[in-house]
Amino acid sequence: MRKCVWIVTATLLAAGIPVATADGTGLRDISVVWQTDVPIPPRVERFEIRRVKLTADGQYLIVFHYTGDHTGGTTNPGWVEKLDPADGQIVWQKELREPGMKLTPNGWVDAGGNVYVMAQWGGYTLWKRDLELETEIWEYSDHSSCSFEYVTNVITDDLGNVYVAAYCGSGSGVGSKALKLSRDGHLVWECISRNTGGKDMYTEGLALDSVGNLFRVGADRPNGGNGFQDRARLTGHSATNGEEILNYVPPESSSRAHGVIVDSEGYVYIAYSHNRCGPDGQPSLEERTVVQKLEQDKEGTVRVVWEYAFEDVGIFTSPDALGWYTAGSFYLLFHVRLEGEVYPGLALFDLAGNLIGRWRINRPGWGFARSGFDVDVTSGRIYVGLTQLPFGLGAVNTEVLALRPCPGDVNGDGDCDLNDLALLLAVYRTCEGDPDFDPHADLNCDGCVDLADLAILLGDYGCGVP
Ligand SMILES: [Ca+2]
Ligand SMILES: [Ca+2]
Ligand SMILES: [Ca+2]
Repeated sequence: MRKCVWIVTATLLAAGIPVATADGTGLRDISVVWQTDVPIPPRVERFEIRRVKLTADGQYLIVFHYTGDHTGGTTNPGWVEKLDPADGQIVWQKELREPGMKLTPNGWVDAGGNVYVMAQWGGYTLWKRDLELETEIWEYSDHSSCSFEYVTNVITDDLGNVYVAAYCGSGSGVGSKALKLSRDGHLVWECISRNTGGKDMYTEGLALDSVGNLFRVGADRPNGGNGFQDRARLTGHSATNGEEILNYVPPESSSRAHGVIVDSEGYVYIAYSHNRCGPDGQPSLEERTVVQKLEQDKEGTVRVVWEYAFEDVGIFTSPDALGWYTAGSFYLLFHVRLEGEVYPGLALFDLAGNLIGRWRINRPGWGFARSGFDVDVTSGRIYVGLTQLPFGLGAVNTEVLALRPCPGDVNGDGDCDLNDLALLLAVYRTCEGDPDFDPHADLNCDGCVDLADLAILLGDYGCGVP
């Protein structure tokens, strides 16, 4: 069994060098650059981060909250924050209040610095505003094609086209809906995926390929609230008319998907979790995260190119989001239950399915991070929005963190330098069980310190060094 067990060595302690944690979880602690508590506004009883988005110029972080107002009034305002990514200072926190506004599930910032906010009450409305939220550019309201709708996510492409995912209630049950709006807010296409038998379908993750096809992941929920019946699903929509061009359901029953990205060659990557079978053959509370790279052949068959399953990181892991780091590597944000607490975690992969590193964000009880991260490729920083568990019960706290993972950091001092290289070379070509084996140097957690680990270290050399 593969394991990264972090053993604190006497040598390192004697040298006064901080070392990776000895938590036995296979996850190294990540370097936190700054951490900001986002204050809960008055009257708000539910306050979860749904998106942390860096503006295209890298000047600001815009944070979108899913909110609930316990005053029982007809309006539940939304809340948006603007932060300085240099130090995490909150520039402003603004209330969005429109007549009849209920629930604000998500938001987005496009390449031109326009902000998209959404709210719903039976149908839903999407607003495009300026970065300060002062000027409304357009408003799109959708109350037409379904008897009730519940908007869940929004993204844009480089041209400013807008893509929306929503629930869709209709006479023949509950389905899901994807639609595309032009940059000036006019409907280009919409596609409703209906489920029969009163099924429920939700969409969490959205991604676009290089030609504008839309991909979304979520789950079919044939039994509503019974999570064991969920079935993860990936759906692809044609750029031109929204027609379904891809449909994929992972083999495991009792599953749900939360992350999707597409690379420049059109390969689709998804992250889902599934409940393992218990001794009675029924799904158990043990949940395993799987990352898959998928391709579709000319006949439309979807094939798994590779798969990485979290076998050795606790008995419960669940994905939150996938996002690009460089053109050749991507992050998975997930949460993991360790010794009774839920922690957020981060893993870095290359496109061939190799694990480059995986970390625990040492914030016990702050595991929930749906859609909540963005990456600054220039600085290598990751901005994550975390929500304190348990969620949905009274006030919920949120905070934003800037992280700087260094995959080649053997000694855990937050950088990758000559000390790390020397430590790795000292135990080069050792494996688990060898007297000299040091799990700190086994960067990809495969049980041996070899060329793959050296390549990770050299590729990361200089990370975190001022
Ligand atoms: Ca180091
Ligand atoms: Ca160092
Ligand atoms: Ca290794």
